[in-house]
Amino acid sequence: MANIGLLGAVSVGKTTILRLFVKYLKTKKIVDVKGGKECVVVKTDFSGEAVLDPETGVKETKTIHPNRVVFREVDTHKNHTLFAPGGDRGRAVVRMGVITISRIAKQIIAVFACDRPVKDQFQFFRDVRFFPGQIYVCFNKYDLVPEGERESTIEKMKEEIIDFFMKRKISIKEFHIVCAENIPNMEEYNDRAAEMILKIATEN
Ligand SMILES: Nc1nc2c(ncn2[C@@H]2O[C@H](COP(=O)(O)OP(=O)(O)O)[C@@H](O)[C@H]2O)c(=O)[nH]1
Ligand SMILES: [Mg+2]
Repeated sequence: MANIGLLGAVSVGKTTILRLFVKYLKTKKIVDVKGGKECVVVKTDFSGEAVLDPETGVKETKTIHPNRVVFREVDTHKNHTLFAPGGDRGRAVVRMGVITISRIAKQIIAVFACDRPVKDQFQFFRDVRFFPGQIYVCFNKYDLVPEGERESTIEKMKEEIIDFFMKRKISIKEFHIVCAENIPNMEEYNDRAAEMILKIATEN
């Protein structure tokens, strides 16, 4: 049974990754990804998601309490829990969620958005005290990197991230490059987001 926490700065896509994964489970698309197998949703809780601007109709939401998804592997009957707290360090209640999840989760996925400098995204992690010795790193929003710059952008980000966590005696077990949003021609990277979570859940 895995307890996976997705941690990262505001708007890197933690909630979207969770929702995408739930969609893969519900549509059984999860069977067809690499390493795929049938899994069912046991429980989802996205009630901690506050809609920021209901009046303008802008679908922007912000995670106040940690979102949570429980799913089960059909063949082994193993349950796994995914947590995605908010990334807004300024709010005490959000910070509490981050602290709680960082202590509960045995597997941590540090989520970074590819369209913003990683340096700006490190501050979130400086505040997290409890980390396992090894973590997973996920690069999301890969679609937002111009096509000719994709490989070089990722390589540079990897170096900075390895360096940042090494100073905290944390090593990176795996890097995953994903796209959590429904974008034309990025289906492969949607699959990779689902593969990432399934792999981490089933190997732990
Ligand atoms: N283009 C693009 N947008 C994304 C991707 N993942 C998330 N988003 C968008 O980024 C915004 C923030 O995502 P959200 O999941 O709320 O981030 P969180 O604060 O980390 O939970 C939303 O408007 C998402 O639709 C992605 O892979 N590509
Ligand atoms: Mg969120």
